[in-house]
Amino acid sequence: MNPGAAAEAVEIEVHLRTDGGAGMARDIRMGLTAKPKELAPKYFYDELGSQLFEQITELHEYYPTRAEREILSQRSAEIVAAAGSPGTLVELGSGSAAKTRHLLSAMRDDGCLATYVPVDISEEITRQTAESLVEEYPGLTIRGLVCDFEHDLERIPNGGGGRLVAFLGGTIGNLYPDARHDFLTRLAALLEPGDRILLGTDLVKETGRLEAAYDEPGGVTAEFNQNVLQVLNREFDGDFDLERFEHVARYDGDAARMDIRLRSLADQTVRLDGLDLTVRFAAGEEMRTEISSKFTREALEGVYREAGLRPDGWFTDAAEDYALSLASV
Ligand code: AVJ
Repeated sequence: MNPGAAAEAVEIEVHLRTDGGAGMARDIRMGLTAKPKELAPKYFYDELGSQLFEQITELHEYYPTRAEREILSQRSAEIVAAAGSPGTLVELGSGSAAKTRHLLSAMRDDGCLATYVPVDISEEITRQTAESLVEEYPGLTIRGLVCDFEHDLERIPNGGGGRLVAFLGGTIGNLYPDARHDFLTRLAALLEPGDRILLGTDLVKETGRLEAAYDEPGGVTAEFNQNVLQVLNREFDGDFDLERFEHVARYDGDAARMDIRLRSLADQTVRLDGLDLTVRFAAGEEMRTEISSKFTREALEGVYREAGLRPDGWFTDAAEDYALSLASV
């Protein structure tokens, strides 16, 4: 054996732009001086925010994670077959790849599995996950990409043998229609004939269940939402008092989305020294921190078609709370 002849099983490319937080500062200043005020949901996820989100996924009221896991654990073989037995699984926002193993195992059992391309913002998690996966799936090649895939989508390698590009977790629900359209259009431009997208989306359902999933009595979601103020305090030397903002989660049926906000409990002034910015909140004023869109099959198929994609498969959990759908060019 010539060890030099064997290609490395794991290669990780890192493309993190280090702007020293300038982009975030610009974003936050814009959001806090806009009318109405608004913060982007990506700022939820510092270490505590990520932990709180993990807790949310285990809440009785928060069904999406369980529903998606049910679909993947029961229908991955069908999904892989419907996707044309791809050689490559690309996963956007792969994280610890907990759910991915169902797809990888189905691809292995199908005999098509060759390459996994995790795409994630965290280099540490991507490396750890890659090291575990090459042991769990002998022969698997991993070509990881550490980047912000909203910007660096175009870096995804094209692979022979067909690709399945998975975007799980319902994260697409965070995007406004324009951003969602742009994202899917760019994704569509990357697909070659025979490639598929696999998208996780939460589905429209009774308002009571939706609102309970985003405002449960235990208050973890409220804490998750309020934590974004702590992120700003730390990043920009701010003095937000988390106790003076309450969590609000309403379903907007016209826009088919959860509308998640922080409501100021008093007239108050907040100072962010790091931005040299003073912000006034009126009592009762609401600042949006997240939208989480819900879909019907018809609506999602419309979204696909507008982006130049063809709906190509629909898989739900037994309760039809959540869908994984396939689309191709
Ligand atoms: C991670 C965006 C899918 O929208 O359901 C959960 C985030 N926010 N509870 C969602 C979230 C409040 C979640 N996503």
